[in-house]
Amino acid sequence: MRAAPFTLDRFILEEQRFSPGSTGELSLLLLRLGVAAKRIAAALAGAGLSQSLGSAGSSNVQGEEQKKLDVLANDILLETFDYGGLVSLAASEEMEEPVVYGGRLAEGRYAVLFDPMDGSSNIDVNGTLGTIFSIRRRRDGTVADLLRPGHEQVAAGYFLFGPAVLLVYTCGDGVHLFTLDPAIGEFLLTRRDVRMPERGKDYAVNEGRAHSWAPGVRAFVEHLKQPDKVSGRPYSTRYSASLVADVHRFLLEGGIYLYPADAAGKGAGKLRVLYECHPLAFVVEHAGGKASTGVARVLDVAPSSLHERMPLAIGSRAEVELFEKFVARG
Ligand code: AFP
Repeated sequence: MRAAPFTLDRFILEEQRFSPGSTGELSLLLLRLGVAAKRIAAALAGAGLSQSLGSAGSSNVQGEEQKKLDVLANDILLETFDYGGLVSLAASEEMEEPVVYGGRLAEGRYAVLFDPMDGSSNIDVNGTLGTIFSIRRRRDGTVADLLRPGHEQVAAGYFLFGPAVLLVYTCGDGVHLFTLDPAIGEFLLTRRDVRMPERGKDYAVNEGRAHSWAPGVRAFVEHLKQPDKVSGRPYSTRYSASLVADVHRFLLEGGIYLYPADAAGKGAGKLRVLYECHPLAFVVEHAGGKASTGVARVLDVAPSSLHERMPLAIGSRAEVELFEKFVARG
């Protein structure tokens, strides 16, 4: 008999057997996310043919232009959690307020946060995109449930829409990578327990914004560019305009992604704590990497509002620690 393919549902069912007391609800939620990602992938693949590229003519709560596909991906994810009673709250970068499922009687055990379409500037040029998700336990069913430190996440991960559609996630016990097999429409396990290299040779940052960085950040990036055979410098720049794509590269090959604070350290940077920084930090830490604001561990930060931003340095432990030293020196 041939070995059955290691599908996402098989993996989740087998893992669940090792979690005593598990109700299976988190497993169902992860499987539902897989279905949503297949729908988003289908929408992306057909977007150029179905006139769904371009602007939606609206902006999100941060005042950023929304693309039609930002809105569509957001709707797909909201529909996904709308039944089954698994989720009581869903919050997203694209919505000012969270959606409360089941009104005041909401009882789903989980709250879900997501960036439905990360790297939206890549949509119209057929570049790599991602969907980032974070799953938290429901506490009292209000927004306060979401304004908590990142280390309280129950699970987090992302879908990467590139030449292949990938799922990378962790429930806190290893980071696992799946690839969508388009022939059978299933995510298949491709790497169990991914470990991030201790150091890399690449960095990703939008250097067009260097004028607004603090001196320590500028000195760090300059340092990476100075040749030094022993420490493997100069590093190469790898910036894709999609955080998911860059972090995924570094998860597999090592390196550092930066989106520093602007206004010489006074601003908060661009990336959102809850939809981008917390979930990716959870994945990267569980793979042996590190995520820092420059002065604090990302997962220890509790935001005071839903759409708060923070500076982010994420990647291999060696580079992130070096970045922190440069920031401390100022
Ligand atoms: P969206 O989630 O709004 O598409 O933003 C993309 C992003 O947050 C991140 O994925 C990119 O690395 C970064 O912004 C790109 O920002 P710049 O255009 O300022 O380089």
